Amino acid sequence: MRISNSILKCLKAADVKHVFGIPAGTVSPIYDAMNDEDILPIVTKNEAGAAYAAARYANISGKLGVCIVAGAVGVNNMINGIADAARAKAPVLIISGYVNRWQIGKGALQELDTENILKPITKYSETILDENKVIESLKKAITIALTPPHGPVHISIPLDIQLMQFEEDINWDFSNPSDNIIEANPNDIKEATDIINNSKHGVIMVGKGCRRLGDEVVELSKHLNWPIITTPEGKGVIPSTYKLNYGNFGYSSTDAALNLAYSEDVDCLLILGTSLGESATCNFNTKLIEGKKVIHVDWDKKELGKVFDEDLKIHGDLRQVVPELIKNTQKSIKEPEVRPELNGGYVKNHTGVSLRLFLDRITEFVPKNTLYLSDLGEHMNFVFKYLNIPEEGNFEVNLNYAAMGSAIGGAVGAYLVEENRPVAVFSGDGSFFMNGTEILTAKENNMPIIYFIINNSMLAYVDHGHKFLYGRSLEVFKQERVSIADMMNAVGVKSMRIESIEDIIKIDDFTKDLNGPCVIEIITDGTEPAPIMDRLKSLKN
Ligand SMILES: Cc1ncc(C[n+]2csc(CCOP(=O)(O)OP(=O)(O)O)c2C)c(N)n1
Ligand SMILES: [Mg+2]
Repeated sequence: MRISNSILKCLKAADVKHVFGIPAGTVSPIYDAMNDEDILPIVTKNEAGAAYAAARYANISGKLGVCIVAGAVGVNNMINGIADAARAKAPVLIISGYVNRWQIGKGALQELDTENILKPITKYSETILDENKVIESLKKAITIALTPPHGPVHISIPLDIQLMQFEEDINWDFSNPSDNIIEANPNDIKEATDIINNSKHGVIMVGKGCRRLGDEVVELSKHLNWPIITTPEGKGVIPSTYKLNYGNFGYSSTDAALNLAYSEDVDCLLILGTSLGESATCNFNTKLIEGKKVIHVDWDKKELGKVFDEDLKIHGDLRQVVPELIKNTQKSIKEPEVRPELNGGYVKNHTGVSLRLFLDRITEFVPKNTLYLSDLGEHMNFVFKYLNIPEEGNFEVNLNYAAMGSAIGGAVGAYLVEENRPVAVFSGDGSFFMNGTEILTAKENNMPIIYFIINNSMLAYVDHGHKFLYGRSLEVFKQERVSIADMMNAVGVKSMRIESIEDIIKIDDFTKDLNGPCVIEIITDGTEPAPIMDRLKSLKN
């Protein structure tokens, strides 16, 4: 058996079912081995798309996402996606090919020191020069990626090593390191219990670290009768239908969440699983914590005390801490307060299709259990404020890194997490022109992903940002209006246009029985005022 086959056997043992990437000479033995091993290659259009797919797959599932790509050219195309995985703490393994060992230093095609290029944006990066160390290093890298806090890892393997024989069996008794619970210090649980029991009006702030723990957090919220606000990255963890969920707080807060978080009545803030980044804190605004006792729980020690000096910093796993808090704190006997409307009423103060109204209604026309992803751009701010996620739905975004186009490729990975779960993406025309070819990856793999492309024929975030910051803009921030629906129809992707809000009712029929992706192009003119002021103010001195 070749080392290449043993690499794939090792991945299989680690519960890997598919790999993302683009084949190339220096990884050809590994791609060739896919003829023999039961691992599905998903060939993307750009290696960045592979990294975004792996990162979203890893984030949503908590499992390892894997990319196999050429060294040098392939890895360098992926830099944005790897950095995205790093900021998203996504357990992603990148295997890249390297030139033959005897070629090193002689000027071989595509020789480049990717090990060191990737060091600052991975938890581990190694070039394996000893054929006896491949499997050992691979296992080590996988274990590091999946050990909390998760993150990307990279190994580079010379071509000649991939082709060598490996005689040992791969009997790896793999166990996911993130199944081990990091237990919080019992004294911290006791102190948290005391603080909570002595608080009159507490609020729970829910970040992305609460993914897959939505039910437990809702139980805690009901037990304490404490309302919830979710960070932009934590959107979707708690359904919008839960009556104590006040919605998005941070950039593009709902009106209800903003009023609640800044209310003088609130005396305790329980922060669960967020890094308290710029977007979750409205640019590190201390107003969020003023006058409150603050408890922060995270399994990543580095996040505690990094932004605010919280009164109690609990290093621990939410899977243990949340049930402990339910068990130890007093159950509230008060009637829950009635949640105000999440946002004030719609006022037409623009021309063109209202994105707000579109988002208000879209969940009626796609399946309730849809997993939504959002891209980066002005449209995203509407999504944070106005998209309400149903009980069965979910949401995913990487706003901490904020790379345009990341959701288009990311959706390909997100789709593979759960069989038959509908996936829908919100993206902009700028992001489409950057990474839209990954819609073809979805097509080639028969993935019925719905791509909503909000076409305002401009880089609206930039145009509006410049107008706010400098009182003027540049004409080149606008794009000639191109029909994205026509473009996509021409390559065999079923596409339609929404030119007035009434067209929304056509979506239900249009998306029935899809056997591949579809594009729904929403024609807007960018005049609707977007909830972007928090971000724009952060760019002012
Ligand atoms: C890779 C990358 N390049 C540049 C930016 C800066 N940027 C943020 S939003 C934006 C414009 C996005 O345009 P579009 O996708 O059309 O969305 P819109 O803002 O119009 O809704 C740009 C250039 C970025 N976030 N990511
Ligand atoms: Mg645009």
